[in-house]
Amino acid sequence: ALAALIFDIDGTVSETEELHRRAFNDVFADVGLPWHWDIDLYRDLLDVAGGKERLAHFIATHAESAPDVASRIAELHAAKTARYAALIAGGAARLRPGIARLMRQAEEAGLRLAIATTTSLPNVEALLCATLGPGAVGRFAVIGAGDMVAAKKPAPDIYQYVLDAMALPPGACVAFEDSANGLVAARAAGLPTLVTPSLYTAHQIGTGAFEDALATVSDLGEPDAPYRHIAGA
Ligand code: XBP
Ligand code: MG
Repeated sequence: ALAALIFDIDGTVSETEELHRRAFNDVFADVGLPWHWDIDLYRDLLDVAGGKERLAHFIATHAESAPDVASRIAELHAAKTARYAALIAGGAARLRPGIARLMRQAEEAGLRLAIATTTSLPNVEALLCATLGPGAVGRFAVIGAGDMVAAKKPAPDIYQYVLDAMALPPGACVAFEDSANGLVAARAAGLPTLVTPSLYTAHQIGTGAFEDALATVSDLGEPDAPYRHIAGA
């Protein structure tokens, strides 16, 4: 029987990637680095999951101009996390359609809620608090985030961590994802997965990236704005 719902955060629970991008760019400007990640570049960079890993990849591939910067990834990323948390606390994020309703209805039906994300724990807590209220973190049986596992999505590790912590088999859960990387991670952990493509993953529709999903839908829908099936996703 179904026992738990496991949610990705970025792109699935909320369209947060524009805020991550803005936080990175604000930090680059603050510390005087001559970089600005525009939407097209950031879409490509999102193939590398994890902010620190993304920064390391960018430095390795683009950053001839800033020789000592590779040693400062942790410092830059900490500043980015602080900037992101401030944006979220300022009310910059909304939940995607249907998320609040589904979480509430799942709890009412006796299901557990969990999170499996690549982003850092403080970012998850800030988002849940700002969108679902101060008690929101306590509604989740497990929050698997960031560096709690060695290998980030598309590796299954974070989903495996969450399943182990709940002592549930994957067949007793459904995962919610927005991206190809996320779907690969969830499926590799054996999870049935529903995909709701987001601003930064819409280009993956029609590439076969979501073939392995239970279904691909526009969003989780609200009574006044029902979701749409995305055929051939
Ligand atoms: C989200 C990510 C994250 C965020 C940045 O992937 O890749 O890296 O962009 O978060 P997913 P941090 O939705 O698949 O979890 O900077 O905190 O790593
Ligand atoms: Mg995501």
